[in-house]
Amino acid sequence: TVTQYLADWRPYPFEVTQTRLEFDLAPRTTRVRSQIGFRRKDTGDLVLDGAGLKTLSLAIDGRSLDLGLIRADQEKLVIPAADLPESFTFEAEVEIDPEANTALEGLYLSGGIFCTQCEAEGFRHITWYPDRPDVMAPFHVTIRSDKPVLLSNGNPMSNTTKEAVWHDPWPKPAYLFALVAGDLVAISDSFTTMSGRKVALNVWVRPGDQDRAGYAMESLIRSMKWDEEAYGREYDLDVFNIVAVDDFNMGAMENKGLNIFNSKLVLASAETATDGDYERIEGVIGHEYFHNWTGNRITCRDWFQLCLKEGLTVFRDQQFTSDMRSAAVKRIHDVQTLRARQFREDAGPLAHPPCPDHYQEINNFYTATVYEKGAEVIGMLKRLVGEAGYRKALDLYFDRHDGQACTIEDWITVFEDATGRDLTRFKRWYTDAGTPRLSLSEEWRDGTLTLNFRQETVPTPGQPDKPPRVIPIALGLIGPNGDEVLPTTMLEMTWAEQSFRFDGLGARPVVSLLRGFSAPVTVSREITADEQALLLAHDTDPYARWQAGHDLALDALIARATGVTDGAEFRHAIGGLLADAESDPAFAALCLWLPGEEEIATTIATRGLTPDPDAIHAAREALARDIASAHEQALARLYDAMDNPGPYRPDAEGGARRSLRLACLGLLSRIDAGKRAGTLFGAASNMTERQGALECLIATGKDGDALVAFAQEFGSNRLVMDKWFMVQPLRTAPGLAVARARELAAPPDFDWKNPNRFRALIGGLTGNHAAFHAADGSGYGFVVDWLMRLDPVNPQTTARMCSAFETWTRYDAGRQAHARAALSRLAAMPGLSRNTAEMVTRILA
Ligand code: BAL
Ligand code: ZN
Repeated sequence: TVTQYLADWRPYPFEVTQTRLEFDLAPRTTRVRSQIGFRRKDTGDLVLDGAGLKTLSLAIDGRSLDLGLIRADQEKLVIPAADLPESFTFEAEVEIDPEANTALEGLYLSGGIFCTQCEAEGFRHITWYPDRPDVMAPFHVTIRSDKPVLLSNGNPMSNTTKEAVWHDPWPKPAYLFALVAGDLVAISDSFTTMSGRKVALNVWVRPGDQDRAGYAMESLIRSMKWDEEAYGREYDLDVFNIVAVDDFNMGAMENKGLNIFNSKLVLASAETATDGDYERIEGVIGHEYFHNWTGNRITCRDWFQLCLKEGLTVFRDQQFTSDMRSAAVKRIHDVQTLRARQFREDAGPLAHPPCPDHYQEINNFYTATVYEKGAEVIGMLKRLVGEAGYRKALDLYFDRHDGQACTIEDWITVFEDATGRDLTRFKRWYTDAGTPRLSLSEEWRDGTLTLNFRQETVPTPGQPDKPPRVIPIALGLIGPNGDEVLPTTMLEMTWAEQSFRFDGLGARPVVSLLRGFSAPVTVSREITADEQALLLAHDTDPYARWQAGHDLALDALIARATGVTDGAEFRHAIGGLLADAESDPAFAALCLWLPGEEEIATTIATRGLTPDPDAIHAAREALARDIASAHEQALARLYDAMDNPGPYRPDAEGGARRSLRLACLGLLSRIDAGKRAGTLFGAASNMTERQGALECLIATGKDGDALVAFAQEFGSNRLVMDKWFMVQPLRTAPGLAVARARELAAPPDFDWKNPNRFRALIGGLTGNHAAFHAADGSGYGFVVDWLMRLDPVNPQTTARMCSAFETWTRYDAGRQAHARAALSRLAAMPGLSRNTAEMVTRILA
């Protein structure tokens, strides 16, 4: 296996002036003819990428080339410089087999629809090409097929029966190429841009799915408007097409003018989608649309810079969701996701910086670190330079780099030039892996509070030394009576140890630390349960307030899991919260959802102890039962009060009420034997409550009838049945969950080649902490059996799911032995894909 290094990057010696493609589509034998105009820029051979192609002919300016120039083992075609004029046209005719393409990279079939996925290196499965992001060209595409709808990037030139021609005037790399041909119907609308151009908008779905595509269209229109208002960015083609397909390795893809989506991120109705689904649809439609400027107009020079487009575009979609919904709730959700996925990644064998400097398989780097941490780094930049500095820097970025393939270096330089700041040290956030641990100790004397901070980052694979980072620390001070005595203040930590002093204080305040989660760090500080309760009651910063309650809950859970105290403070604090819950249902719901078992395990491991999954599960169940018993009346009252009469609306207000209602239900079902959940399951008119009730019924073991009814009602709806396959292994009591997953995986219903279905069942089990980490190794064994089955069919999805094992070394010796045996079995499988081999090797290292 070849490792790619950032240090080896060299400019491509040719410019591509124009790319013309002709497709004659057929499931088993699609013909692709290409004509690519090249102009020399530098010395060197012409090297093109191609994988799995049946090459029929090659030519330069009409002169045939010897097929012996193909180095099939390296997936390259090398034409010596001596045989090439300054400018020339390269032509190729190849044959490919979309039906056999189960890896879903390149051109493939999803339920009879021809579609493509080219990021990162899928285009080489379509034809010979310089398949690298810094080679950009206008594309002219002709599609011939019997399918009624034929789409590609750019603007339509002509469209007759059986042939469509598309032209994309904006130079783009091959990874943004897309083609769709299928029996599709559109819901259509239009958007008039800020300069008055009318853009035709279509969301294409299978016939019969139109009535579930409306929310995607509304989200698209909101995204287009938001990007004009927030960033001054206007859309640049006559048409914007979105297509939903059922078989897709990722969530969605930002191909120029033709976004292709996993259908789960397009289709929604009250009966079939939850509030969470609606929010994700809006966010991902926004994300892919925002890529038009941050990704497409300005792209990445090489794949080591992936975070340039992904970090920024995630940051933009987070801002969008904050503006469309509740900024406080969005921030807390984002912190929860970051901790659950990225901190976990950073703490284990797969740790890598947002800007890695080597990889074997780039598809393994579409990670929480590149995406979510990449976004956090931009959030810190914005905090450091301020709102106006950020706006100025972004304007400069778009002005200076439009039409280019750029680097993180270019991005940082823009901020330096726009604001005059030296960001040399700040860059470490991009190049260094690991989550810094920020420790705080306090001194109080004569009205002066001194805060002594220390930062430390433990070594990560390949990076033993961790110099200090620039850490923006936002904090406030809360007096003993609950009044804020210091509003949010930004401290900038640049050294390993640094102190800050606050004078003239009357009484000793409590520090509200890391407001808004101002930096992606873990915090270690001495704080009493009473002080946490004070912050939970009075902090003015919603994130810090939630964090105080969350820490209180975590402490209670860890104490129980390790057999110390009973978490009375948290139970007590919940009483105060419930009394005031109706004034802010979203916040109350966030506090009532207890920290998950995975997070408890992570926190225990961070404290240097060995987590016991069974004890953690038992402690969490016991605390939930205690809270339910202690506050039964208040919870029941709230549960009734949060009923949502009237038609379902997928907005933040309705979602907040449903979320609180389900949080109450989750606690109450621990003591009412699933009575309320059973009633709600039968009565609910929306999927949010339906699924929430079903999950409670499964957890209490009272699910038999409900599961049958659910399958009867939704048996023909693939997306809803994915939920059915996911919630069972996820919510079943840990001791029974592996057996249940085994039953569900039996033929014929488990359509495991569909990535959504595979992720639902196998991901459902890996999400059930105590079941996946069963002491007898049955969870590990079951998951590895399925990874071995999927790998030859779909390496990308297999490799991504290996990350379930990234925490294996933090458990006891018995579990470690089972995990190692399972992983070694996978590593030793003959013909293991490059994707999975890289992941398993790193995890076992
Ligand atoms: N570029 C891959 C899918 C996404 O991040 O939008
Ligand atoms: Zn993206």
